[in-house]
This record gives sequence, C-alpha cells and structure tokens, in this order.
Amino acid sequence: MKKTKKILFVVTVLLLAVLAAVSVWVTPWIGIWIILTALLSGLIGYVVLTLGSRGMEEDWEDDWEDMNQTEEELVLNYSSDFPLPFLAAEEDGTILGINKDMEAILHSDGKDKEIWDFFPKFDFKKSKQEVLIHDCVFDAFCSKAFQRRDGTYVYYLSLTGAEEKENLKRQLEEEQSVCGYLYIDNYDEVAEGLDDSQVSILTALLERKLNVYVADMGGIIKRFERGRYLLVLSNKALQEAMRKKFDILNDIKNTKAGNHIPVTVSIGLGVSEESLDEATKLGKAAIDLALGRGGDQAIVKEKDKYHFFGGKSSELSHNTKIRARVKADALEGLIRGADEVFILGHKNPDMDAFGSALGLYRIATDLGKQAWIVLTEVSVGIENLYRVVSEDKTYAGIFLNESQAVERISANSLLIVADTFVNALVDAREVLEEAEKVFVIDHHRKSADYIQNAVLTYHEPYASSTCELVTEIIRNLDDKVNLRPMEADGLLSGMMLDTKRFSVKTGAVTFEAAAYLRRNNADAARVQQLFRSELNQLKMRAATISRAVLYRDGVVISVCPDTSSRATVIAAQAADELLNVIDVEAAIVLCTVGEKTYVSARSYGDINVQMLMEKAGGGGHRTMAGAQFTALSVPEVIAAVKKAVDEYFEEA
Ligand SMILES: [Mn+2]
Repeated sequence: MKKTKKILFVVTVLLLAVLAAVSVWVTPWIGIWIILTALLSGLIGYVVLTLGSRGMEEDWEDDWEDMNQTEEELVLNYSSDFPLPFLAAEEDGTILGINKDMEAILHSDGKDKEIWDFFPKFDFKKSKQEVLIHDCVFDAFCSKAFQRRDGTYVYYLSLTGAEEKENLKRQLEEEQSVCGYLYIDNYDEVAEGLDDSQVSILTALLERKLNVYVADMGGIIKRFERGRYLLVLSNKALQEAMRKKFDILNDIKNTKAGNHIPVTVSIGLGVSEESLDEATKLGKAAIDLALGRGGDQAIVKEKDKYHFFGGKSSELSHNTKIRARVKADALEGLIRGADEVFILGHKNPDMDAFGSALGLYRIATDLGKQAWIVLTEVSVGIENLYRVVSEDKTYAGIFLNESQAVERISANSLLIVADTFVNALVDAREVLEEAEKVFVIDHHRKSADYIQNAVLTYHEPYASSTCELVTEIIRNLDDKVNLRPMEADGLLSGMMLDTKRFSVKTGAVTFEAAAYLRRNNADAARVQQLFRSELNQLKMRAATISRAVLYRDGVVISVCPDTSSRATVIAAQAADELLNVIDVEAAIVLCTVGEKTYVSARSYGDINVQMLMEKAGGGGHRTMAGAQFTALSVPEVIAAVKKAVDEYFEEA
C-alpha cells in the first residue's frame, strides 16, 4: 500500500512537470501560471500524501505490534472457546494458559506450573500420546502453535476421552445397584378376617402387582419369607421410583379381595457405591426405620442421608404401632360406613371398659355419627366417673339401657364391644345378638367363648388395657378426633386401674399413651378423685385384708365380709392391695353377692392367675383373672380354689 502511493505521487509530479514544460514552450504566459499551479498542487499533494502516508505507516506499525501480541493471545483466546480440554505451553514446559475443561480435569488452573508437573513423561515431539490423570487414561494431541522470534516454539495440547469418561461415570452411577426390602405391614391382620381361598387370591394379586412394578423398572423382587421380599434395583430405576414418589404404596393399598383392612407395605432401600453388601445393610436400616415409623412408607438410605415417601409422620416405634394405625384406619372406615354407633362394655363394668367407651364415643361422634353407650348397670367401679359424666350436659342422652338399644339398633348400625371378647361377659347380650356389624377391641387373652361374628377384632394381649388401645387409635386419628378433658380422664383412669397405677403390664407404649392423654388435658388429680371410695368401702377393704391367710407358695386367700353390690369391687381392690405385702405373689379374694360367689385373683405375673382361674372354671389374663360360682357355699368355693392352686403348682 505504501509503495503504490509513492509511485502514484512521483508519476503525478512527473506528469505535471512535463505538462508545465510543454505549456511554457507553447504559451509562456499561461505556462508560467500552469507551472506555478502545478508547483503549488505538487507541494500540497506532497504535504498531504507525506502526512497521510506517515499516519498510515504508524497505524500499520501498531497493527503489526498487535498482531505480534495476538499470536500468543490468539492461542489462549482460542483455547477458552475450544470444545475440548486444551492448554498452551512453551517448549520449556511453562504453561501459558489452559481452558475451563482442562482446569476441571487437572484440578488446577496451571498458573506457575510446568507441563511436566501434570504429565511427567510428556514429549512435545509426539503428536499423540497417552497421559494418565487421576487414574484415568486420556489421549493427548500435541502440535506447534507458532514460532517465537528467538526460534523457540509454543505448543498446544488437547485431550480426548474426557467425554467418554463422563459418560462412563454416569453410566456407572445409573447402573449402581440398590438393595433393600419390601414388607407387607399387616399380613396377619388382613388374613385374619379372610378364608384360605381369599388369602391366596389376595396374595396372588399383591405379588403380581409387585412383580410387574419391579420388572417394569428392570429390577428383581424375590420372596424370602411370608409377606417379605428382597428387592434389587438399578439406581436409574430408583430415581424413577423416587420421582413417582413410590406410587406402588397406594397401588397396593387399593388391592381388594374381600379384605376389610387395606394392605399396606413398607419399603427400605439402600444405595451404596461400595458394595452390594453395604447397600443391603443400608436397606435393612431403612426398612427398620420404616416399620418403626408406623409402616406404609418407603425410605431410601444413602450413606448418611434419608429420603422419605408416604406414611404418616407419627414417630411410632413398635410393630403393634402398625396394628394400631391399621386398626384405626379400619375402624374409621367402619364408623363412616355405619348409620350410627353403639358401644358396649362387659358385665360389672370397670373404669377400663367405661373409659374406653367414652373414648370410642368421642371417635364416633367426631367422625360425624350419632353414638350411644349401652349400660345395664352402674357398678361401684365406675360410679364416680359415671356421676361426673352424667352431670355434664355435653353427654346428655348418651346412655341407653339394653332394651332401648335393642329397639334402635338396625342392620346398618355398628356395635363396638370394648374390654372383653367373651360372649358370656358382654354387658347387654341381646344387643350383641341383634347387631350385624361388630367391632371388638380388647386386651385380654383369647379364650374359647369368643365373639365370632365380629367384622373386625383389635385384640392386643400385650397392651396394658383397652383404654391404651383406644388411646392409640385416637392418636392415629389425631387430626379428626379431639378428646375432651373428661374423656381423657376416663381413658387415663382405665389405664391406671388395669396397670395398678403403672406397676404391672406397663410398657413404653402405655406411658406414651398416658403422655398423649396428659397433653389432651387429662388431669392426674381429677383421676385420683375418681378412685376415691367411701369410708364404709375402705373399712370393708381393711376387713378383707385382715382376714387374708397365706395358703402356699406366696398365694394368699381371703373372703370379703361385704355382701352388697360393692362387694366385687372391694374384693378386687383388697386383692390388689394384698400384692403390696412382702412375699405375696398372688392374692385371691372371694365375695358373695346374692346367689353368686365371685373370685378375684391378682398377681405380679410370676404366678399365672389366668391358668389358675381357668382350673376353677374362670378366666382372665396372667396378672388379673376371676371366676364365678353359683350354688356353692363359701367354704366349698375356697376348697375349689385351693384345689386349683395345688394343681397349678403340681403342674409347674
Ligand atoms: Mn381391661
């Protein structure tokens, strides 16, 4: 560009000079002017061209300088956009720059580093070589970028294989095995109400659902015990199941084959990078937690992280908790499906039966149904509680006698029998006979004469009392049922009666239930008052205790002198108190009311008074049992009792 302009300028000046010479020779006057003009234009042209070309020349020099700098930067700028891991280095190994991808692989920005720091055996002369970075092999491609003025070269280097490595890693993660367990929470409860063929149909339906669900995800499910399965999934399948929030939980719940109780399952899965064994251990921890939280949920456990799906947020801790939840759901269903609810206790009701009835009344009422408590008598055991309840207007009209109940009960009524499952002990037998739908809730051990036509039975011999079971149900329906203080008092008093104030049959669940009642305004002082007795009653109790005789092996026997309707309660209280005597293992107290002689037997559990009373024709459970005799004199009953005690010890 510079040369062409100079030539152009010289040619122009020469042309003007020739033109001037010719003009002077032809017409001197005009020629002089032309010469002057030419000289002037030449001068101006020269100045303009010289200045202009000098400016251009300077610009060009700058450009040249820029180009010189850019050559290095170009490589580096290029590198930042380069779609592969990339670096530029001097031939002495000094790293000039690296891009983000390379930085991620090397875990370094390369500043003040040499290429040998990363690839000790790197050779610039090889255009392709393998390099090892963090145990991974990459292909490194090397080529000359440009030559410096001093003759040295700048090289650039790129890596391939990084993307494949990423894919491989992702694939490994996806294929990572997930192990764990799937348990049917309530197999026994569901099977209880079904005949064998229904159980097989239900099992087949459940297993088909489970198999299809797991097979669709490309996993394996294998039964290793009844209602228990081992699960193996890929991590990819797990992610999918988690995304769908383990919809199998609901799917299983909707399985119907004549069962009244919905089937629920718990799933515990473990994810481990280390080994299958580790994943299985995590899965076991997860299923244990799922069961501990009440079942009907899925838990996924990674190293130190849990993911929860489904289930209720209650913090329950035992398998009986699952039963409580399941039975609560089932009872709710029965109540909602009924027109009205009748509640029945046992003969000669105690605070456990009556307190339970109050709790069940609240459940039915808060679920929107009219409910009645059927009572044939107000026994001494419940009279204090009965009095405060009947004085409260809230409970006006909730009590029915046997004939009133029989009149009202219909085919679509629900009858709840509390605190007994023995036909003969039910308070109003006619009502039981009329009822078509019966729900039984009890904590006594099973015996032969049980209520057979129950739609559903909640029978938990490990529970302290029926009040504890009712409280557990209410806890599970917490959002739907609001206990009133008096009902909480009633439930707590029943629990205290049957546990002898938390000294026998008292488990962790009992205290949890008591704590729940306390939170719902049960008042220990008010409950204490419910246990108060009249002076006469206290005197009778003392008289009974004073007559006690040690028969054998820690068994004391006594007879209550009272013959009023209170006698049975006094006898039971005296038996309870006799247990406070050192060396007494069991206390048996007789009393006579009218034609009948009643026997109350109590123990701390070492002697099984249930077995003892069964020998005398009665029943009950390990720590609390009784029997009735008609048309036998007191001495004859004492003889029968002693015979039973002897037999018991001979067998033991
Ligand atoms: Mn009871």
